[in-house]
Order: sequence, then C-alpha cells, then structure tokens
Amino acid sequence: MKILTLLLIVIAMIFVLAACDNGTNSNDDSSGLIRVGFSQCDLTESDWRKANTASMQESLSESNGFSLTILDAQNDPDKQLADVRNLIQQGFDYIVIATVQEAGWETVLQQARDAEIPVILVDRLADVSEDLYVTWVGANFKGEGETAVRWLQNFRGSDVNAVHLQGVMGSSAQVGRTSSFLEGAAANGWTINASMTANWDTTQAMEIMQFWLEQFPEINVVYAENDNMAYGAIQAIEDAGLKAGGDDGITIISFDANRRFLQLAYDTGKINYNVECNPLHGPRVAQVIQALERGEILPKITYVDGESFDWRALTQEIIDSRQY
Ligand code: GZL
Repeated sequence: MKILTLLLIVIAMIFVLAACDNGTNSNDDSSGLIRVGFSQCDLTESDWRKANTASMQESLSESNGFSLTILDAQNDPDKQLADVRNLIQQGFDYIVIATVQEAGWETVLQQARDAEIPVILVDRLADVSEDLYVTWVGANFKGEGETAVRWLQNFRGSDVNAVHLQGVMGSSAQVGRTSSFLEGAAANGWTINASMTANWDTTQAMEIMQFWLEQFPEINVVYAENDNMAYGAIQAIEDAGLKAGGDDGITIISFDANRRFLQLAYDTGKINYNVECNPLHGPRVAQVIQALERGEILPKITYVDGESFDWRALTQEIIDSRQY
C-alpha cells in the first residue's frame, strides 16, 4: 500500500513541475526572435496613430529579428494597465508602451521591473520615476505648442479670440500642447473662450465646434491639438456658412502634419499652420532594442524632431515627400 501511495505522490509531483514550467519565458523562445509586446493606446484614434502603429509593425518585423505582439487599449487607461500586465505574464523580452494617460503607471511598471522585462516608452510619457523605464522616444510636445504660439503671434498679434480643442486629457501630447497655448495666451492677452477635449476625434470636434460657434460668434482662431480634430472644426465652420483658414477666415492651428491635411492646406488654405509630430517611431525603437541587446546604456529621453508648415509656404513637392 505504501509503495502505491509513494508512486501516486511522485506522479503528482511530476505533473506539478510540468505545470510550473509552462510559462512562456522569453528565453525559451525557439525562434531566436526578440519577443516584443507593444501596448498601443488606440489603434484607430487618428491618422497619426495609424502611421505610428504601421511604423512599429514595419520595423519590428520577423525579417528584422523581432516577434511583435500589439495590444489595443482603445484609449481606455484601465484596459491598458491590464494589457501591460498581460504582456508581463507572457514573459516578453521587451515591453513597449504608448500610454493613454501619464498617470497610474507606478505599480504595473514595478511589476515589469520585478519580472526583469525592460520597458520602453514611445510617444507618450508615464508619470513615474525614471528607473521604471529604460528610455522614452517621442516628441517635445511643449515645444510643439510654443512653435504654434510663436507663429500665431506673428500672424495675428494680440487679435486672438480662440477656442481650444484638446486631445485625450492627461495624455502627454495634450498636456504639452495645452500648457504652451495657455501660457502664450496669458503672455499675449489672447482670449480663449473655451477649452474642451474632443479625444483626437473628428466627429466629437465637429459637434463641440458647432456649439461654440453659436456661443462665441466672434471666434477668429481654433487651436486644435491634432489634424483630425482640426478637420472636424473646419466642417462645423463651413456648415455654419463661415470661412476656415486663409488670410481672412477663422485661423486654424493644427498638429501632426499628416500628408492628407497638408494637402488640404495646400489646396484650400483651410489649415493655416500645422506642427509636425513624427509618428515613425518604429526604426528608433528597433535601434533602441538592438542597442540594449548589445548591453549599451541609453539616454532616458530621445526627442524626435519635427518641422512646421505655414500654408503659404507649402509646395506639392514638400507634400509628396512626406512619409505619412
Ligand atoms: C502625438 C500623439 C498624438 C497625436 C494625435 O505624439 O501622442 O496622439 O498628436 C494622436 O493625433 O492621437
């Protein structure tokens, strides 16, 4: 009887050990590929985001030595935290995150550190201590806003009676672009009749702008924190029988400089000034990971530069040369 009991215990232990070993530890990856888990804030929120995702897919490809898994947080901060915990549990070699919001990351990034998985932040920052991520690759959002403010000062002087379409509240791009506009308005005595988030979205921006045009008939500037929202504002302005852009319409400021919106500005003048925010982070992230694989130490912040476009200086050649 004792032998039978002993035998059953041994068999049970074998099953338990086998179960413990079924973790998808990245080092067990037989393909030899570097396994990267990418938590994208929202796959479809904007032209910019679609270009950003495509750039990551193109660079972190199997032919380049990577196995990329992308999770879509759908601009839900809670879902994104759950997505990143999922990537940690799957034991990826690297986790890349474009945060929906900067807040709320301390615990989950500590879990990634405890699991010894390096975290790379792209595009958006996280409000955590620097030791919780290896590096951040993105744009200087506050600098982008300052560029737009300088142009508006030159174009309109103190004659600014504005409304302000914001991105997803708490996202790095919204935080930076908003702070520069508010500072610029205070310094120049500009009027900002209203600021509201349209969550990067064209339809939401159009609906908000329709309301504002009824409330504030003297609007002469729209400061839209991305192209998709600028486009919604333009539609509302034209539906109201007013003129968007040009020398004598409601001045439209935008960000991202996606090709199709530069084309709109060149063809019609409907976007007066557009500040680029380069979404093509894929090559930089691939370089960062390869450097880390070589054991290199990286700077905490790597800014990607951008240009800006006054509608009067645009040419078809400039537009045709755009990568996104
Ligand atoms: C900018 C990025 C912003 C874009 C929006 O780097 O975070 O998010 O400006 C996008 O179009 O949705």
